[in-house]
Amino acid sequence: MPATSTATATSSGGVAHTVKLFSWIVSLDGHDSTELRMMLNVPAATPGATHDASGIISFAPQGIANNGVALNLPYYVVTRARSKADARLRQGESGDEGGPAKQSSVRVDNRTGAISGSDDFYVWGLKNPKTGTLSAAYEPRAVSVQSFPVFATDNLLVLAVNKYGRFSNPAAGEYHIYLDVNGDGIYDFVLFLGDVGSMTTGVGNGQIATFLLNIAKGTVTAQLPADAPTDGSMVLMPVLSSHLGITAQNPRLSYAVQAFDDTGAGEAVTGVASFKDLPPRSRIRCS
Ligand SMILES: [Ca+2]
Ligand SMILES: [Ca+2]
Repeated sequence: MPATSTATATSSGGVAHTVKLFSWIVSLDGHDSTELRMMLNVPAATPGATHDASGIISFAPQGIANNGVALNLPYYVVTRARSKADARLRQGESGDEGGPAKQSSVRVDNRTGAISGSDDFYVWGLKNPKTGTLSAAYEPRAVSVQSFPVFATDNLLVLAVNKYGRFSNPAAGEYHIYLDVNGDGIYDFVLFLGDVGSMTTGVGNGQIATFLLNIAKGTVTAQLPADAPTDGSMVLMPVLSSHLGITAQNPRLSYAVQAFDDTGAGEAVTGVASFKDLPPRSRIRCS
């Protein structure tokens, strides 16, 4: 005589979700096994960023099945809805007499994204060949700069480092950006990413921020929290232009980058890039 149970699903926590069981009666003979299929549905608009959902699948015995002992199976899922923004450059037509292009445009879309996303534009400066010299999670693919005004006389410069792989937490690696702000070919500052705990108390806490070393003075000043989502491949390193001596009269800087992974392996990114601080920034939201 088969042991028969009635299956039910009960959500117990996390974001709103539904569970569909493809059968609600489960019967097993001796030495038998079976499979109960379920569909867990978490609407993309519900979780937004990373959130979890959990519950219990209960098997209530019918009659004396399984000696009257009920079974409970927990389920747990961590969801992460994301956008999938794409961008394509459309080169403009050439000017008269074969001169430089009149204008170009960028077409952005988010056709396959589950939630809204943003395209954030930077001035591309450095491209780094993939050599495996350090872990892919920390090996830069490209480095670029964005600028936008935060005060009437000051801009926020954001140096973006895009990597070949994804890290769990960027605080385990290091990026050193050498900056020449007066055009003499000699670096004046090093903007670097540091673990806030390690820099302030000597004990790492996994939170990252930017710090600025004045090479001539040998001083280090804290800048701002760095933006680097977990399991991401981007690190955004902010610094105030006034702290670099960048002004409307002195808007140019050049930079080079060194990167290190969580084992201490590192490399110098190929080349030196230049940037002219011309706000405002450009940002396009797509959904
Ligand atoms: Ca490389
Ligand atoms: Ca210099």
